Amino acid sequence: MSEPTAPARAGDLGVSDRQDSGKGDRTIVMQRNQRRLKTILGRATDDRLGDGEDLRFLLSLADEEDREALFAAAREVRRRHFGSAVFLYGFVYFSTFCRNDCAFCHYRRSNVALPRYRKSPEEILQAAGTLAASGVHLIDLTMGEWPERPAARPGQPDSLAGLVRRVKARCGGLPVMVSPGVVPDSTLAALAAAGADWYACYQETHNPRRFARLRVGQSYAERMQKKSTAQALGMLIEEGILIGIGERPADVADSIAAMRALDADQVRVMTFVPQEGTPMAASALGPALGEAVVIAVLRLAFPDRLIPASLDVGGLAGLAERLDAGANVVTSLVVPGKGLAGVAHASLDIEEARRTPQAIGPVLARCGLGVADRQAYRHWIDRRRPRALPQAGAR
Ligand code: SAM
Ligand code: MD0
Ligand code: SF4
Repeated sequence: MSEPTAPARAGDLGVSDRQDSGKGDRTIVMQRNQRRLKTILGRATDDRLGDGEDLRFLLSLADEEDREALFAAAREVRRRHFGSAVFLYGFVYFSTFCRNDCAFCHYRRSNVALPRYRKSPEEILQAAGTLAASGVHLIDLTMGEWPERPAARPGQPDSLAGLVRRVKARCGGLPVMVSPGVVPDSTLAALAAAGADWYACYQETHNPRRFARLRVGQSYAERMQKKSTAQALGMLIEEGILIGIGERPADVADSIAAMRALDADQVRVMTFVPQEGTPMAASALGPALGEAVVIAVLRLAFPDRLIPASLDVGGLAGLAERLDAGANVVTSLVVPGKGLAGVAHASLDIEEARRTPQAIGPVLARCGLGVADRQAYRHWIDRRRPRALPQAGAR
């Protein structure tokens, strides 16, 4: 007989709705679930976590002790693959104009209450330079989705590819990630040729029906395809999901399977932050899976990949729990005093200089972690850049 699926806690699941269960039954189920947790975590620490059932089981853990066991396993897997070294990503959200109308996003085009900005090339280069000097391992150039019209406006940043070249030159060749949304293949090719190391593009969900409700009017297939195209061009890719939107463990398990199939190099989860003036401002979304639990399961499912602890959702106060769950990259470090925004939280901790390498140092130390040296990051991305095309080899 198969074991009960998707228990809410390894200790007592499957019991509450059973009228006829006696104390004996309860003990048996508890013991069976404890054994199952132990077996799954044992397999996971050998980098052999299964799909489907195992994932759903772990994603459903509700008991504090069970979760602690999950986090401990995730930390052990991270330690084996990365030691105590953490990578830092500087974030430059350089243009908040967007043609899309994502239901969850503050920057959706229908949100007219929003003051938008587009930073000049010099402002972008300065912010990137400041980040580089502060010790980050990568610069993430992010924008609302907006068609490129390079010559259309004086003062508009040059083409995205031109910007990547200039940022790399200004930052001593530091790796660069681009997060421009869905762009033409010709732009992706230009970005790869300009030396962009990463293309980040989050599907949010791998259920096309849910996608249609979140990324209104956008093509699920096209967004997936862009990631494969970027891979084929020699770029590393980041895939990600949004939680707190009424998902079930099975939805997240499906996303993990899709991210495995994609062979993403970096995988992230972010908890939805409701945004005033958007359709999801006050949605009754149902219970969220905890972000820490999803991070830990991602770590077990992707032992040797990069997994962010984003400062964009919970700020500095939320960093330790994400690191303790097995994340190994701190993202969304933002330079204060430049009028630069975050995404999920437009301003949280930015002007207070709490999203800086300096501010996160003590948190890393308390978590038994430290900042990796730059060579280690470069080494990691060079090893992961397998689909090496001539241009990738020439970097
Ligand atoms: N415009 C580009 C795009 O959408 O791909 C680049 C921006 S991308 C960094 C924005 C990502 O931030 C989304 O894919 C989503 O995962 C996350 N995000 C946006 N709004 C959010 C919110 N309210 N709460 C949590 N995450 C959010
Ligand atoms: C972050 N605010 O890392 C950034 C952003 C885009 N590549 C990343 C969502 O959380
Ligand atoms: Fe635009 Fe990106 Fe926000 Fe969607 S998530 S509205 S594409 S900025």
